[in-house]
Amino acid sequence: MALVALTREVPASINRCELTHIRRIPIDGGGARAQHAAYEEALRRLGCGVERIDPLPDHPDSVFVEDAAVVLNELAIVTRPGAESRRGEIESVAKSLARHRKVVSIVEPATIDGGDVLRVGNRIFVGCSSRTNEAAVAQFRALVEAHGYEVVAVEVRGALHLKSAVTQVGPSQLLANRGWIDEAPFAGHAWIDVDPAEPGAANALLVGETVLYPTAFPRTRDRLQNAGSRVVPIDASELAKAEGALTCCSLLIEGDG
Ligand code: CIR
Repeated sequence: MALVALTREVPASINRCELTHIRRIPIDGGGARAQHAAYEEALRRLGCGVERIDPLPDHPDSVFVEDAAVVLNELAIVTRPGAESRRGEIESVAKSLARHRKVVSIVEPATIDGGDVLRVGNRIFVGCSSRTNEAAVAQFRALVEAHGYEVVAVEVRGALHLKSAVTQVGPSQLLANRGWIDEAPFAGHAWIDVDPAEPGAANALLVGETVLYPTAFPRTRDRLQNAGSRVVPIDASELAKAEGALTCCSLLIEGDG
């Protein structure tokens, strides 16, 4: 299936990014840009057409395009990010998405980051986190249920986003740090648990049948490979200093390009 990946370049202001669970250490802008380019190249090798959204040099978190929208086959939902500093990112994302999908928007008082939204088949798990509130769950449900999706709220504790704690790595396989979520809503799925020494290791980007996975978590990578995953390692250490992971840096659009 043709895939388009929307990305955005690493902004010059990245050292002013939002941080919630980690302390600030300097990010090497050149290194971050090189890692981001390698990430885009890995997506191209997997058959994605990479389209860059207009740069936003003064928006420190604008490389993390995942948070600005959720793309489904039928429509795209533009978010209202939980951090006020990130609200200026959505207009340009909506403009790029409009070339591919009908676009609808989440509105006040709801706040939601795309990093809190995990679709598995026709079930969409929405994390209730410091960025995403219950009003957003209700609005999101109203926008997508006519298209056959079931929206399930999940409590997130101790992680920035739902997808910091759980991501999909196979047809029904979830990679997770189950200590950071209420696991009850996921009953019936098969778990691969992160290695206890690597609590932040649950964010993997599934592209087709391949898993893009950070080099920072070798023990959990062994677990993925032992479970049969085809893994492509990606060094994202500079972007991790901005509390960003691999899913955050793209919006994947299926059936396009
Ligand atoms: C933020 O706090 O919003 C950014 N520094 C990191 C966003 C990472 N996005 C994601 O996990 N989806």
